Amino acid sequence: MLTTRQEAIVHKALDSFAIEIPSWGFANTGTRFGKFVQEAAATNIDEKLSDAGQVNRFTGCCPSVALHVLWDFPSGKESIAEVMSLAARYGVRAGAINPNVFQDQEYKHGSLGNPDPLIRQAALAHILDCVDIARGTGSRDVSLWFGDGSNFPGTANIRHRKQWFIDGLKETHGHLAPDQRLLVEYKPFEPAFYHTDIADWGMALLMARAAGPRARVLVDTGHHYQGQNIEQIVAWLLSEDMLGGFHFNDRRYADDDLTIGSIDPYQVFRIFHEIALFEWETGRRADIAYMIDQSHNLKEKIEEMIQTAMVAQELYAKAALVDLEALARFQKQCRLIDAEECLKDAFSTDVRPALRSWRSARGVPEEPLAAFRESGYIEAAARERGTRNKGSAASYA
Ligand code: RM4
Ligand code: MN
Ligand code: MN
Repeated sequence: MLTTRQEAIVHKALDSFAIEIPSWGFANTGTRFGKFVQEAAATNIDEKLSDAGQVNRFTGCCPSVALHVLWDFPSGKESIAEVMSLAARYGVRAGAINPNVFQDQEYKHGSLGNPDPLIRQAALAHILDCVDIARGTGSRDVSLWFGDGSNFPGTANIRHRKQWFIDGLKETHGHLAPDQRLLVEYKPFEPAFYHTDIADWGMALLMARAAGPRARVLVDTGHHYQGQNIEQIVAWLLSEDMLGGFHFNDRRYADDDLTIGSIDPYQVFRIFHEIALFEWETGRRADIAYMIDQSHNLKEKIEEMIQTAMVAQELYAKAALVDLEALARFQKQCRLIDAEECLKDAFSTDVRPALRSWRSARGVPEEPLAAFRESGYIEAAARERGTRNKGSAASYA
């Protein structure tokens, strides 16, 4: 049983916690081996925002949606007004804007790191357009992920590519409005398998620093080597004032994009704990964009996103329950077991009753998943979208 004090701590934590969901989590996607089509999946930006609106309506903690420019703004800047009015209709707002310089044929050998200056220019022009789009949608963050890299030793000049990236990021930063930020994401593998141009947090940090004062690092939890200590990276970035945001997802092997907390909930808790500790010690709120980067081809998409939001809230609430004063004392006195137990006590606390009471106090259903299922939204979406989705089945063979 939670004490009244613990319940109040959880409520306060949840009041300050929102998590952004990705538009690409609502469309039919697959693996490189094939695609299993869901009849109710979203087929355009209207339906993606409508689905995202459902997640926010039933959880009350997902007010914004990350958007991918090529997928969600079919006419580029001309689409801004339509996206804005759809978002308003469905009760959400545009979140981080994601350029796409990894999909078009010209990017076969890279974008900002391409040896061909014309292709580097084309990539930069698209990214600058995205900064304008972000300004148009009132989005603070432009979120950059690059597929750039090489597949075989000796095939690319790593230092030249690094410099081309720095040049491109500096120009992009120069284009930002004063209240906008640039988030630099790293990933050590895929689609390039020998080297990627921004492979880890150290490289992303150097790139962000070189870009300018409003660039920060984006940590995608799936983009690390096995066994890497992600919460230490978080603590270091916090101490350098360079942590801009997260793409949360769980992984068992590589960039698996599994539901947050499904494989290792303690990992997510430890990340939230480092943030809570930083905020408690410094007395200031860490300015972090919490985002989900998951896309599922087997679980029902809206239900999965609701499940995701609930797990994120639960782990965030548990981290808020760590007795930080006691922990600081135990750390100082090197009372190892006491310090460790302090974390584990909070992690093992069942916060679900406090989540339910928070929901009813905030006017959202106590059981978001069950309430969403009862609404009949999925069945209606399947009827309406079914035929269009059937046509999208693809084989990669
Ligand atoms: C990447 C990375 C990016 C996401 C793309 C689609 O692996 O996580 O954040 O935008 O996938
Ligand atoms: Mn990501
Ligand atoms: Mn990824």
